[in-house]
Amino acid sequence: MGIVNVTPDSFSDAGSTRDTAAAVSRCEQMLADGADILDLGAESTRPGSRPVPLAEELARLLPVLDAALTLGCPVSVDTKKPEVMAAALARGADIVNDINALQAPGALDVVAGHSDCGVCLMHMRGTPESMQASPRYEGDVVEEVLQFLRNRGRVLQARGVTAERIVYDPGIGFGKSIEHNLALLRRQGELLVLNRPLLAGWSRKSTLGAVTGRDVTQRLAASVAAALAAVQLGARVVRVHDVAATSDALRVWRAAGLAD
Ligand code: HH2
Repeated sequence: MGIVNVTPDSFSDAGSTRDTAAAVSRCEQMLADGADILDLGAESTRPGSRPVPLAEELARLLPVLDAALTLGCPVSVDTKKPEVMAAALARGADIVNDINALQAPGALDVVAGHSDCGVCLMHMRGTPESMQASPRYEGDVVEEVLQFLRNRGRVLQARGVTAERIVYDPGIGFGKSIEHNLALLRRQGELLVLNRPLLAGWSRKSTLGAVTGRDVTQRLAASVAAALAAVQLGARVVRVHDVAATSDALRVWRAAGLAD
């Protein structure tokens, strides 16, 4: 899954898609580099980020979405807002990727009201504005993430969203310390009991900076390593900025029979 941020303030690629044409050529390049899904986001959720007004998010997203939908690949929309989900699905988006796991009022209605869109449910503790202010868990982080995702999956299914439409994501960096994130990688296999594909989003994240001492612009090798580890441990989707490098690494993994 290639990340296309149409934002002026994302944590690693802010402003890199300054206009629709730049965003669309990013999409095309990612597909040429081996992406299977494009994930378009028009609101940064980096730690400390501020919510973007609805009209602004729509104005950033929709022109790029319309163009991406002509490229012949599944298109995911990364948003917390039900109005954005509804607008994107009405235009033909395939997947709703919600870091808030459809907990905003009305979000579940939008997805349940659609006959077949996919949905990614992610775990987050707190909100992007404050989530990295000393994140703590009462018990075991992996167990808490598992219970949360299982519960959200049940809520969706009770509203008629079939299990086949859902993928789950532990939410690396969303209200988690370095140790929490590393435990979620080491013990990612425990989430496979959810019996649905897992999505892992490690690309350029600060835990990789903490481990390597590298600035956000220098985390390519660390990101590829984390993506491979996630795949090896059962992730079926990796959400990445650097598609060419990640897909080369995955090709080697596949050639050796280590991933399918
Ligand atoms: N991470 C980010 C945004 N959306 N969605 C899912 N499902 N999983 C993730 O790990 C995830 C996500 C943050 O990364 P990025 O989009 O590069 O940054 P920003 O939110 O600053 O635009």
